Amino acid sequence: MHNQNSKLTVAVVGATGAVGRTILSVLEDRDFPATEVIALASSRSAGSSVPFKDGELTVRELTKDSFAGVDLALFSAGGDRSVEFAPHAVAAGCVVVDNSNAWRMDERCPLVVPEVNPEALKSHNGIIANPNCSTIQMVAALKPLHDAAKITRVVVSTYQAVSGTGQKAIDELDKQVRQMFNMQDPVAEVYPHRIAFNCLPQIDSFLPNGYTKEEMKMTNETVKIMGDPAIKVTATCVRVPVFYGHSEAVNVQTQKKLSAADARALLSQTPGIQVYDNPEMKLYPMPIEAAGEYEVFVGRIREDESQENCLNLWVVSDNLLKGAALNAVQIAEMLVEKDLLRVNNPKLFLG
Ligand code: NAP
Ligand code: 12T
Repeated sequence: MHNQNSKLTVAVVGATGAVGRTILSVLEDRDFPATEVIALASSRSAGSSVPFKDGELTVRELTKDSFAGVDLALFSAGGDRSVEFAPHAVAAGCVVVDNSNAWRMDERCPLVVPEVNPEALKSHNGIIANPNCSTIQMVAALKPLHDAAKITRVVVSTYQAVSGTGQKAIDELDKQVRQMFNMQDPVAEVYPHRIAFNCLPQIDSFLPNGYTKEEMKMTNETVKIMGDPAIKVTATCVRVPVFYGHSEAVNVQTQKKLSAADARALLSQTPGIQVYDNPEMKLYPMPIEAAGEYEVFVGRIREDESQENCLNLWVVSDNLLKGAALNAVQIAEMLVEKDLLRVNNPKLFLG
């Protein structure tokens, strides 16, 4: 157990962004035992302030020297910053929880959802990766089904909120809606096409196989987190004009048969999951209700009548909370609880 009297300095890297601000609010909400919190961002926002607890933190510029005396850094300033600065943080003896795509598939870095693979944290080397938002909420729902009946294949379609892309995308949807109600031409800058009153079957960039990076993150990260290469995942990721909360239609094939009632019972007993599933009452998860909540919500649980041993689920969660900030803070809490805030090989990621 962490000694409550000892110093624990935490840096939030990307503190002015959509994820960084949410991290600050989750640290506050969960009474994270930091003795000092430092806000870091680019030179553009150095000197500005971000709200924290009853006051505010003055933002400092992120540099290689930002991590002297820092015990824990939560990075959400884009993959390029994670590649460049996380190795320097580790070299300074600071443990990094990284929200970007930079380190997720690196064999030296555990990829952790605390409810799914907490044991992976124990052998960390200084950088712990937070999975992609769409992967986190899906594996949270898959884990109890896998433990009970061994998942062999997953077919998922996502309906992802604009907040996943950051503050500029939140502003873009807001602005386009206003422009259209004022008979003006909507301007698309963040996304390749208009997002207002539209759906875009592209999240992140395309790969040579025709899938997007976001789709392949779901395929690859699921196997790493669940620790089972026998789980085959195919994904279609779609951006929808929703501000907060990702939704997913998930088709799951298992080795052993699970009835819808079995799945409902398993999911109902799982910490971090809330089952909202009562068609008669028109009860099912929706992003407008998941926004601002910590849980992963599951509903529309039914047997796939076209195929043996298959279930359909609808999974919704707040992409900035369980999909990013909350999961990262839960990892940080486990590091403190299990006394894992130390770096054994500070030079590992340098050069
Ligand atoms: P955002 O709202 O655009 O915020 C970006 C943040 O990064 C801002 O604080 C920005 O600071 C900072 N930043 C940008 N360039 C920088 C630089 N050169 N040096 C230092 N700081 C810099 O984006 P967001 O939605 O919060 O996402 C941030 C990152 O988190 C993403 O790029 C992604 O890697 C990750 N993310 C992960 C998940 C997930 O699935 N777990 C979900 C969403 C995002 P300024 O204000 O100074 O520009
Ligand atoms: N492109 O963390 O645009 O890899 O919604 C998360 C969200 C990448 C990531 C998005 C993205 C990530 C998005």
